[in-house]
Amino acid sequence: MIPPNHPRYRSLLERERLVEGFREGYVVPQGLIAQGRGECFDYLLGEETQQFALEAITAAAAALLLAKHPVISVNGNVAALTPREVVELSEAVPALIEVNLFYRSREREDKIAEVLKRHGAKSVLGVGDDASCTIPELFSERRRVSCEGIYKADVVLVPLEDGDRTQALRRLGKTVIAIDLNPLSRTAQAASITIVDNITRAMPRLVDAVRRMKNASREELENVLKNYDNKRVLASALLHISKRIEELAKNIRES
Ligand code: PTJ
Repeated sequence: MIPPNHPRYRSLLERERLVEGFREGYVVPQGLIAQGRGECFDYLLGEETQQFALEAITAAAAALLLAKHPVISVNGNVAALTPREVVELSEAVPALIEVNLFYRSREREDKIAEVLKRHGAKSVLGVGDDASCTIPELFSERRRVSCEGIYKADVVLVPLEDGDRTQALRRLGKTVIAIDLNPLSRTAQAASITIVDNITRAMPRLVDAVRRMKNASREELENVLKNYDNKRVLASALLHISKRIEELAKNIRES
């Protein structure tokens, strides 16, 4: 039991959720390592949603609302950390939900679909034979996708992704929205819109942004995207980390 006044309460709770997912068999051990890598960047970012992430969230909401065929891709870590928000987002947009795994197994697909359904999902693509289309030039198990989902999608939200697939999806002409705490990851660099934030903070904000912008005109949404520059957003994230480290060093020197 983690005491709520523990200074790292939130972060420890997230770890517990992943460990629980691991024990239930739908989070892979590599997912625990990925979370640790993310935590390190979250520490450097200040463990708060920053302005550059809010800007990317607004652009992501606009892209999802403008999409003809938007899909939310879910892996083990996403199912453990934000299952409710995935379902809320899929209803608010509306968008399809697809299980897509790097370390694919039928058992994990079933378990992740079950977690999502427990949180209200009516339908989950990408399970078993449904993942019968292939993304060309991709060699991980992520290449197998649903013909009705990611294969057909024009906009794909890929929280916690690996770089190869982001690049492959971009080559197919899709708009890729990534959520990644590491602004230097290949995913962050290759995505069309990169939300540099923890998915546990970014997903609820993305749901709110979609609900808030739902009645905006097409022209307004298109303007949001026209004025969005992912390179500038990634550069802001790096400058934020660098400034923060300088301030922390100054505080230590003067303490
Ligand atoms: O469930 P599977 O089989 O699809 O596998 C999922 C993992 C996450 C193991 C797989 O996609 C993987 O190996 O991912 P990577 O290449 O380790 O990339 C994960 C990225 O997510 C890294 O850049 C981390 O910094 C970032 N990350 C980790 N935890 C979070 C995060 N970003 C946002 N929020 C987090 N909580």
